[in-house]
Amino acid sequence: MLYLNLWRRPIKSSRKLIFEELLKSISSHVLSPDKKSILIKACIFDLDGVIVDTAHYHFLAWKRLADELGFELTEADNERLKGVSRMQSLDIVLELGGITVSEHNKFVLANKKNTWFVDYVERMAPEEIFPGVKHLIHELRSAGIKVALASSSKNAKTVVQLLHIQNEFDALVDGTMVANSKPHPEIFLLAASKLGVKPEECIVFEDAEAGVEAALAAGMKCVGVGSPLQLKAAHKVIAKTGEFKIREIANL
Ligand code: B16
Ligand code: MG
Repeated sequence: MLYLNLWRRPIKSSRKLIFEELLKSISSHVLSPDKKSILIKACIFDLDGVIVDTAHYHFLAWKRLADELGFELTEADNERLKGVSRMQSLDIVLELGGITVSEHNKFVLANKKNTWFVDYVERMAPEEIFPGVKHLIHELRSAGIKVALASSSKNAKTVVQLLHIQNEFDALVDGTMVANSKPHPEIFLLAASKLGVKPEECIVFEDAEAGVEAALAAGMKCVGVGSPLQLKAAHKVIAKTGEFKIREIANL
């Protein structure tokens, strides 16, 4: 696809050499090291903790709920909540507090947490997107690599709209569209199918252990965003999404 995009452009003979250099340089981003076949056609980004720090707002809302229930939720506990669905997160929170409630009350508590979370995120501004993320997405798309968003959050569309980034993606998959949440691979497989690419042609950017596990289970490459200790199963770990260089794709 990269070749097609480039070959379609008219080439002036005086610029041919420059063009060939450019082609050589960009091709190395998407070709396997043996340069025989194009491997990567798409990048799939998680939202919370990868594009914006909504993970922190999830933590604040869960912590507030735990406070109300009479126990302390720590940042370390919060790692277990990243990437997993709202109801699964609640089960983990209740387990941490040693609390049992009825199914009805679970819904009441989950709604309470969600109301607080939505209240926090509604105050978010486009400036909160992590530095370099939009630039990376633009670079990938200019190189002919498709880009999708795959978030377990049922609030993903609201967040994306608040950040004004709805047009940055070729596909968007969220928690309302899947039956199984991460670490199940369903969300990433659905994103790949919406983009019309094979799982092995995708790279996933993830900040959660459950998300890394889901990406690997989908048969995709995974770049972990965060702590190398926490995300050691990923093919590569970077501290921040914006640090990723497109040329690194060939070495994953
Ligand atoms: P909601 P991601 C995930 O989003 C969060 O990491 C996780 O902490 C949260 O419980 C889940 O979304 C569900 O969110 O309650 O808004 O539906 O990291 O997959 O973008
Ligand atoms: Mg996340």
